[in-house]
Amino acid sequence: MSLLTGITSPADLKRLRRDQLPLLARDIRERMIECCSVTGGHIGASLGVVELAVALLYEFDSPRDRIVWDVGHQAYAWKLLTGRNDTFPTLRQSGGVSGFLKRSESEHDQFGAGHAGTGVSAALGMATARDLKGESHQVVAVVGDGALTCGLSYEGMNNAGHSDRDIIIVLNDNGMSISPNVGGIARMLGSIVANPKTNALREQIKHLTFALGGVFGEGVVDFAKNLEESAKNLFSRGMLFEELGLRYFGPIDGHDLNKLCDTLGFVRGLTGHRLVHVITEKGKGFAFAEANREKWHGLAAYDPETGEPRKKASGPPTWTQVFGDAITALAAAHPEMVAVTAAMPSGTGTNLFQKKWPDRFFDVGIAEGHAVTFAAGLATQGIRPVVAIYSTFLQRAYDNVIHDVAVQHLPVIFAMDRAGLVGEDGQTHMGLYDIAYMLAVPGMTVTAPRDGEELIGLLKTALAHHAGPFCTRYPRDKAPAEPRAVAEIPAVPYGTWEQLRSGSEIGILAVGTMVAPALRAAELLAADGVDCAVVNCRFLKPMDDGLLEALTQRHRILVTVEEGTVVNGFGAYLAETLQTTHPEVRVVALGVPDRLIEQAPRGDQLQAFGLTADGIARRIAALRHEESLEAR
Ligand SMILES: Cc1ncc(C[n+]2csc(CCOP(=O)(O)OP(=O)(O)O)c2C)c(N)n1
Repeated sequence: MSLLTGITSPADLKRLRRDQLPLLARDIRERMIECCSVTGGHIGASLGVVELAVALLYEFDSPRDRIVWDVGHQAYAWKLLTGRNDTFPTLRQSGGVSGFLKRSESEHDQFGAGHAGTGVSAALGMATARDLKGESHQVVAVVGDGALTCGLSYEGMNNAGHSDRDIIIVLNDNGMSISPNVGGIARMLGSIVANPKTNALREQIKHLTFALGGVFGEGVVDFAKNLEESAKNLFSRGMLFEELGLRYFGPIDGHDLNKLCDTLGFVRGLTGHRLVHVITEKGKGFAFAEANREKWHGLAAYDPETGEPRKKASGPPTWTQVFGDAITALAAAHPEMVAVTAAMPSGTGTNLFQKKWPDRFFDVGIAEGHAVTFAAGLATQGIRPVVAIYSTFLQRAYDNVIHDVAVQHLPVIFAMDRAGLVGEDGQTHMGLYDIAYMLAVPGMTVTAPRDGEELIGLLKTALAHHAGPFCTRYPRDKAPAEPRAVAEIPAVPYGTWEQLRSGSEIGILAVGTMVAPALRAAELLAADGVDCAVVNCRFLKPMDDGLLEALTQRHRILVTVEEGTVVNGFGAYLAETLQTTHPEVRVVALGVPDRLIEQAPRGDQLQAFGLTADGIARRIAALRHEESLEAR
């Protein structure tokens, strides 16, 4: 029988002998590989921290001790050991176990996340609350080396570093973000790992300092401390962590349970601000995942025997592919164009650009704010940056978008992938707010293509637009059709809409992904004798004033449809625009309601909010009925 089956809480785990823990780790890996082969998920990231999750629960006392996992995508072993083994097959499904940590799901999930870099700040907040309340538990933040490319992690460490607050940071260093980790910090961590002897020496000098203090007193201690400092700087390149005020322990093998338990147990007994550097391997224990760490960081359902995806890719390319191919092709005619990503080369399709134009590609790490200001700097010098960031992650950089780009009218192009309902990643990853937040930026051109060709056309328009920033958004989905070659597609005339169908009653103003269902809805309504116009509002800002004026002459009701929050979305913007000039026109906004959206397949989410042809037709039929009752 599997050891895992007998574990329903950390108390069960603590009853195991130390020598049973490796067997438990094996059971956990088997369970994760089996379940994720059906549900998909962040299997590679989670396989790497099986021993770490076991050791943390073995050595600490969760939930009394607060263990915070940064991002939370890697915490599947944590879930299996904290009462969610039975429900684990529902991972990422509607109503099932979340793919991230969630406070409402378990008392062991101390802090919900999904975006990287929040771990240290949240843990410091908890440690401060503990001290304010006179409590005495431990607080541990588990952060990846990728998360150390986030500025937020340093804000937390800086704040914690020279306080006397008891807090432990466990650095899970696998050398990887989703892709290989980038930047100076990654290089520094690499050099520590490559040179364990210098660490041993440093520790020896540290112990000597203590010993000398006991025998010879203060003066010699000062001398020894200087010696320790010099050795540190000489042998370990300044030891950033110690400079920040953290006591550094490591590096230790994150797959050696004995070492992990010994070290965590020892560090637990100390006080102050401590960092344990743990070396792990992404994908550990599953050959396919070890062989291609980037691909297996997180992926869809697969066959565990062959590693092949269960669903073969067929049909049109994804929006991401269309975008990646388009910028790669456009760069040939635009030597001033570069691509910027914040740790998501494959997710955003900028890896395609990177292959062809390596010198014009910049992965800045999980640093969205920096990515945007970096792009602003490039733009001041006549370079045209295309900044590709998921809608949800660009939320991190809102001040940079306004303060560094918009205020200075810099022509930075923003490509917001995963805009709209994102499916199984759930609440933390929803791309529902970009329309609202971008519309509010003065001078920002806001666009959304209806298909792959229009995305390419809009990118051409963006490159020809020098007067200020320009953004476009597209979903986590396949594009509706394979586009023609980039060269054959014209730029979309700036600020124009496209009337796709005329009608005498209601005007439907559709945005991006909603254009196709709006057209089908109009057909369904026509079959019921309701005659609707349909307009593709590919420019949300500026609007097509001429066409809008014509629509207001013909229609008393304009229905907007957008895949984004209805709060301050395109519908709200249109209503505000018309309220003084055309108070007789009623604007009805269809979109995603003002609430957190749970994980489910994207198709189900679209259906749940009526953002399908049927749904739109039903809402418009009801609206018409309502209006006719009022007219009586
Ligand atoms: C703010 C933000 N940007 C981008 C991402 C996408 N993302 C998810 S996991 C990940 C890599 C995290 O690397 P690391 O912290 O080292 O954890 P690992 O996956 O290696 O365990 C990235 C970039 C994110 N979650 N949050």
